[in-house]
Amino acid sequence: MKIVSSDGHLAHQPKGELEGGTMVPPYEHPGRIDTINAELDKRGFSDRVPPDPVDLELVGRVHSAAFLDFLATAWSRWAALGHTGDALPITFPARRMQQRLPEHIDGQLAYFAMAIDTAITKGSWEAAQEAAAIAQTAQSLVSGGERTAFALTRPPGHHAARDLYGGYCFLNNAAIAAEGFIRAGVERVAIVDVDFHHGNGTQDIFYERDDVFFVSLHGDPRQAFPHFLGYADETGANAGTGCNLNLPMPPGTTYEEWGPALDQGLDAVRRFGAQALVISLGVDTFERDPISFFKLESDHYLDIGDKIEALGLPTVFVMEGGYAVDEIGTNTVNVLAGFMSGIR
Ligand code: Q9C
Ligand code: ZN
Repeated sequence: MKIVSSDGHLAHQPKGELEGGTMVPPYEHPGRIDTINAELDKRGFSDRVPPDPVDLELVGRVHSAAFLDFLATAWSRWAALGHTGDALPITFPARRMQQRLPEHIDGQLAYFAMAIDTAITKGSWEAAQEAAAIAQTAQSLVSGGERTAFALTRPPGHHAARDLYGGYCFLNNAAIAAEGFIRAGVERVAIVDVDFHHGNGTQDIFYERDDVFFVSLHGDPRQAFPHFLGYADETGANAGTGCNLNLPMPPGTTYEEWGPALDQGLDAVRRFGAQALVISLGVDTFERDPISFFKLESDHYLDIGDKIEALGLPTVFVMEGGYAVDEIGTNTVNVLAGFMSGIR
């Protein structure tokens, strides 16, 4: 299995994250990638590939031009005001307020953010583009005949919508991989999002399309971030009607319930007739994840990989969340190893 990775993510190291009314060290940090890399090395996943340069034409099929322009200029416009901290929004365009793009950077941060957990730093845009490049390179390898590839992306992507960032995400790496398959001529692509959180950005990007089927297994939005999308009755719209499947689950969910939900999602992918598969691979479903409430155990990730392989599809794994840093390597590589164990 090809592993696409680089050090480009190091450019994104926010100083802190607001939690419980104080700034704490960010949950989403480079140490996550270090642990995954160490485990990949330890278990013989040594076929490393560096990313191709970012393909902004492809990124522009997923995100709006105004949003990309904002991301490219946000830090310099923030720093020009003399601020020394990372860029964060203060307000939001809430109900009954104008949804017009303001000119001031404070207004633009508010317009494009869906959460204040995602600080923009000097290097955030560079790191986000590198992650997109990693996802696109993995897709390109699979389009070129590889059965599978792992995109070791950071920052993650599945909360980023066409014109929204947040949830630690800037560019939607999984959506970029899926769009890469479509651009390469694949007619039907499925994205299965196994991160603990609902993939609101991915759902939003493909919600009205019938060429990309989206399945997400996640904490019920009544209890879990991002709180405002991910209900079971969101099934797609217009041409995309029936092409979105949300499987929300309550606090304390174990593999006894989660495993059958994955089977249900994978069955829907089979019925859709997908020809290529993108997995939004978050391992924040783990029992000791510090910000999540599912109870999966390390061995379960082997079974998840095995079930995914049984679809028999060309598959790109794209890294998303996972914040139990001591075990993120074991759990992530278990999914990959479970997948590889099924290939004869
Ligand atoms: N203090 C991903 O897993 N913040 N994003 C939760 C924690 C948002 C997670 C509050 C979590 C976003 C890719
Ligand atoms: Zn997550």
